[in-house]
Amino acid sequence: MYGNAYVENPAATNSLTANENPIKLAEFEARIAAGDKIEPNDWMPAEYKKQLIRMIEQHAHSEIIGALPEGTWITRAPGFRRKLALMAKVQDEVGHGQLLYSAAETLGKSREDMTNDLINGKSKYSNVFNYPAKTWADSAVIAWLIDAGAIVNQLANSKGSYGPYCRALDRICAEESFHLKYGHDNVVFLATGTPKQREMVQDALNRWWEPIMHFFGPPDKMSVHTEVLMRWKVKMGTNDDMRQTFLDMYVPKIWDLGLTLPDENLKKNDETGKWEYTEPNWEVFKQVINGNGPCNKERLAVRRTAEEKGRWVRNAILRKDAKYVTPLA
Ligand code: FAQ
Repeated sequence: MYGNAYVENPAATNSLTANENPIKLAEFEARIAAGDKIEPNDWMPAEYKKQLIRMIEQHAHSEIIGALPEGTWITRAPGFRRKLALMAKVQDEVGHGQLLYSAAETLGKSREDMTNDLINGKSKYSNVFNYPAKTWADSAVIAWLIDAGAIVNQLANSKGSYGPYCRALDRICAEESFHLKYGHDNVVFLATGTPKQREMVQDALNRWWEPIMHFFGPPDKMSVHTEVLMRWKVKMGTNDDMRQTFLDMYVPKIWDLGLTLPDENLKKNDETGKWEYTEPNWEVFKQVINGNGPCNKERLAVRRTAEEKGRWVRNAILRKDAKYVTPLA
């Protein structure tokens, strides 16, 4: 899928801009180099717009679908305080989806089209949300480490070039940092609890490690879009950069809790300053992001049902069906 499309040199990237007005393109790139934000009505290359729609839309879908694995634990959260915190977190994730859909809409794709592309399986969403949250410890690992991964990526990209996306990311990161603290607190509680609780959190960590390694995207040499996205400061680091930053920040914290990671080759090379690890299985990743993960069908079915059951509400709000319009409207 992505291996043979890897864009390795500027000449290849330039083919994506071959039809653009060279003067406008040069002005646009000068603005990007100067650190300007590009706003919706500004001139932009067609490829920039296309890439942004793809990436922001996938991100929005990930937040909405991402609410589902943890959402299954709301009714079973251990204790009222944790239930409240989890409900607030899940609600935040859905809110992030709304912010991101609004950012993508500024580029001309309607929310209806984005939703249809998601439920018809045309648009992707993050690999990690295709796995089940089997125990309460899974929800703790998601809230700590998936949110941590998301922050690494989004904090960097919030310094990027497209104004509406960056502003959405600023707000999202502020909330994600609460999620991370909530998740860390839950993991610490389990890791320092009874042998059974410790076993539960270790087991969850073992199951989530490979999906987390996949989360940052394929290795740079296999990435399709990184080069053009970095050229235009949509992505502010490569997939491998982000993965390294995450490993550097979180592996020591995981080990400090006395937990282990299911990769005996995982270690920091003091000479290069880089983490070395066993390459995760990218064939599994490819299957998962193309609709064949353990929960893909279930996730899309839930989203489809929500879409169908909520249609009358949207119609009423948008006044598409006079029957639902109240006298005050
Ligand atoms: N999952 O050429 P690249 C969150 C696809 S938010 C699925 O390297 P790119 C909050 C990629 O789309 C999580 N697909 O792609 C939360 C492309 O396929 P395409 C989401 C993936 O765009 C926490 C192909 O592989 N975050 O977690 C993934 O340069 C807890 C080739 O890849 C964002 O979306 C993947 N992991 O780099 C919510 C951040 N990786 O489209 C609830 C914004 C790659 O050609 C609970 N996105 N693919 O068919 C990005 O930073 C980038 O899009 C990457 C991928 C880094 C994800």
